[in-house]
Amino acid sequence: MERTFLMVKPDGVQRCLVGEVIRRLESKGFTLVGLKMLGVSKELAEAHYDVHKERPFFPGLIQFITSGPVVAMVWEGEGVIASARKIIGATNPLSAEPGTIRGDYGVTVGRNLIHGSDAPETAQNEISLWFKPEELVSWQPALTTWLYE
Ligand code: DAT
Ligand code: MG
Repeated sequence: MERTFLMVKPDGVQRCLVGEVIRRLESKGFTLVGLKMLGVSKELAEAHYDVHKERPFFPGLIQFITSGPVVAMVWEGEGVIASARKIIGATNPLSAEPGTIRGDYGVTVGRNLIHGSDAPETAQNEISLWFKPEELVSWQPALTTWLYE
């Protein structure tokens, strides 16, 4: 079963949207298999956003991600990587569709509330960067037969 890494960023935590994010993913039918709140070190932030290290917004992005606690999560389900990206919405919240998390709650790209892995390879890398194997719980939700044929 596919897994993805999601993170409620410091703005999402401060704006009390952790429950709302979890509710949307749970209601869709995805399974939470890892969850923790943490303060992010500069090293972890830079490793996570390594692909953007040459971009002009990189220093501000690292400053922002390390500015307060985040909630890191791993979610499981069929097609969860692409589906979570749809639930999250476009990077710029003003372009994100209403009904998406960024479309409903965000205004600027530098405060877009939540991160989601963009592909199977990045999902694997991000999960192992943020979570130890023993922090992830494999379990069988009772609803599985009502979600999958
Ligand atoms: P996404 O988070 O949708 O995968 P991304 O990988 O292109 O978007 O960029 C990572 C984060 O960097 C993004 O969530 C917010 C920030 N960011 C991206 N483009 C930016 C820009 N032009 N100005 C400021 N921050 C930006
Ligand atoms: Mg990205």
